[in-house]
Amino acid sequence: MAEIVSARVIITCPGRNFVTLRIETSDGVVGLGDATLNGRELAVASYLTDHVIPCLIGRDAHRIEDIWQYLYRGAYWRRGPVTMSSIGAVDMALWDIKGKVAGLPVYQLLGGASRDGCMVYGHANGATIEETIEAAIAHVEQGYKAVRLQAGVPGLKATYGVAKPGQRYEPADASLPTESLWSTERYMRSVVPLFEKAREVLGWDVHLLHDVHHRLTPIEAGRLGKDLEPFRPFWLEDATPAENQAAFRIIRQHTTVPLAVGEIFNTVWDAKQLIEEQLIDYVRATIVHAGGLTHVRRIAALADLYQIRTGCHGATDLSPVTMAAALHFGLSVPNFGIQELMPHTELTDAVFPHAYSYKHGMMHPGDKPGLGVEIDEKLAAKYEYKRAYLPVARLEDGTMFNW
Ligand code: KDG
Ligand code: MG
Repeated sequence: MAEIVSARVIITCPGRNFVTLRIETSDGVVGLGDATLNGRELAVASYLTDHVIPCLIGRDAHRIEDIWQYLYRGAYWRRGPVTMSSIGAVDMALWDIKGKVAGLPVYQLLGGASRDGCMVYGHANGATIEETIEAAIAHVEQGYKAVRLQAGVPGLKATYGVAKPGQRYEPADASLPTESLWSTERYMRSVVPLFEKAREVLGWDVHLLHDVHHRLTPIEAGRLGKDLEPFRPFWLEDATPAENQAAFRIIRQHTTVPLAVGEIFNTVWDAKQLIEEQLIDYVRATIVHAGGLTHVRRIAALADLYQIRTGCHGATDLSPVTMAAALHFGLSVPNFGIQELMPHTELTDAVFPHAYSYKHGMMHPGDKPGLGVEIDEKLAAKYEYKRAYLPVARLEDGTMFNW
């Protein structure tokens, strides 16, 4: 028995907000879990502090599955991003503790390495096609085998996924949501020339990805997929909102472009029909937002039955603790596909020293016992929480539009 004697939430903002759960056992072993939910951080912090932590004290930290079931089945109010991020944080912290007690990196507890490393994709973005291609070339020069391409849409002032001039890309960019304009027609016209140019300049030995950010209808997504087929994208991500999983049937009827979805999924129920009907090729559920390693492994196991591979979300609003957990998962899971990598700032890396590393387009979680991430609490305390939101989008006539 490794009794949980204390647990607390640490909130820090080294350039952006992160919420971290720290659990300690009677033997003085500490486990960390990421609980960051972009733009809704304090809701998860309160859920943990006010409702979950009191139930953890006195429990055996080694009973990961039982604690997961207790928090999921026992809550009455199942699922949802706040609940599942809280459960995800507890789950990560408990795997971290188990690894430290065993003296093994978490991927060894998950069955050991199934591969030498996890292929990652980087983000190449720019205001114009030329700028995006330049960024993609820089990624290829750094050894990336896969690059996501996003370019500004001509005629729209700002495009989500594209950094502001001279700034590092950070999606949550204001203390109240900024409003951006969206035009499907202008966007649809801009993507094919981007991929055409990319293949012309970069050739065919690099995987190219694209994120639609849920902005198309299924039939529009089908058309975009068909138009992109000659350029052989690795995937088209979040082509349409996925609350209605059956909508992906329409996309599938029109294109063979591989489809990825799931960064906002919380449980296997969000993906059940998509997986069972083989409507997607990559499932992007995140370790933090989908209930931790325990649950994302379950999603991957179902996906594996249908030849669907993983492609975990890895944006900068997930802390290094989630990145580490995703790499332990990715190294061990049989149906790994790819892992997203948006490198954190140096300051974030200083607050969260970690064992994972990048080399030649691949990442490895490292061999430190547990997840291999620490938190420098002194440094973290210097950066207070700052409310920050993602932008919202409206159509050119003022209609509120999809994320
Ligand atoms: O919190 C939202 C961001 O993580 C998200 O917009 C980034 O779409 C994204 C991606 O694929 O990384
Ligand atoms: Mg995305």
